[in-house]
Amino acid sequence: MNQFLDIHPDVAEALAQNKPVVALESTIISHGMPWPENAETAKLVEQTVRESGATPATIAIINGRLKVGLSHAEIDELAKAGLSVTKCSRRDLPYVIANKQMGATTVAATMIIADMAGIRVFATGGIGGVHRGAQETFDISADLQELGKTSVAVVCAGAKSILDLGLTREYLETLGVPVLGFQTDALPAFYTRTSDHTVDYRLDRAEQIAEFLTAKWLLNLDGGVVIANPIPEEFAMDKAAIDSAIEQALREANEQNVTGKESTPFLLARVAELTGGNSLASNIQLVLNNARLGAAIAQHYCNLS
Ligand code: PSU
Ligand code: MN
Repeated sequence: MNQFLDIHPDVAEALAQNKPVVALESTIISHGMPWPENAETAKLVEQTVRESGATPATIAIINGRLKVGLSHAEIDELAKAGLSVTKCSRRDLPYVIANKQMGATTVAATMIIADMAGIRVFATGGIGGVHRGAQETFDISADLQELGKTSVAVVCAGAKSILDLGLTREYLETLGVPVLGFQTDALPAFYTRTSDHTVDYRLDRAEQIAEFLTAKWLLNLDGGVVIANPIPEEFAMDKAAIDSAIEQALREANEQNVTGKESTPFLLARVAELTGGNSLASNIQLVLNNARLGAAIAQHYCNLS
């Protein structure tokens, strides 16, 4: 066991008994949603995982410890601190740990810590990807490299079209990361159920996804899997409205020279502001939907192993 890792007793017990566990990230709490909806959602997602028959493990760094499973007080602390918490991807972990700080983990860092704990299924909202204009800026999320090497399956609602979805697909293909569509042939675009892009394989049942994961990892084909789960129809947004908000947010980011790790949080916050409460409500619902699917996949995966 890694010396920096603290596994919550509920999570440790579930893992010891080969019971399903679903990892959850914390950058979505600090940088992805506003207070107080971020704290409420984080707790509701945990409750949804429990009601769906699995143990939730929200991952973050508290006083330099890699926490797998948080208390409600710890969730509130992260949620209130918001953008002042260090957003941690792979490169940021050593600094935050060595300085005993608090850190919010991105998809990449959450995968690393879940893998250390032996958790194979992780549910979130959206993954990072290749940004529009990356041909010039080289802005490609470290989430993609992590998916290329760390063996954790990420259930998401696709990726927001703040990204270049076509280039993101190409990059994942190069890295050997499968993109599975749950009950869909089209790659979902977060707020909308479809995009102009396809998934690699459509699987209609959670059990089939668990069989896919089992085969991949028994073959020692290390690395992650993207499981794309479209937002439920009733919460999907109007494509034209979301597209125009995204275009405006991208323009502003350009004008204000927003780069590096600030880029994604800036775009997320601007899109949320420009679309009002609507997009936040959709965002919350798609995360809950992913939590339910993650729990179902984790259950089947445990049964197979
Ligand atoms: N996309 C979203 N919501 C999020 C994120 C991305 O729709 O909260 C967060 C995730 O934590 C993801 C991170 O891992 O942003 C990617 O940041 P970057 O592009 O800087 O790698
Ligand atoms: Mn980036």
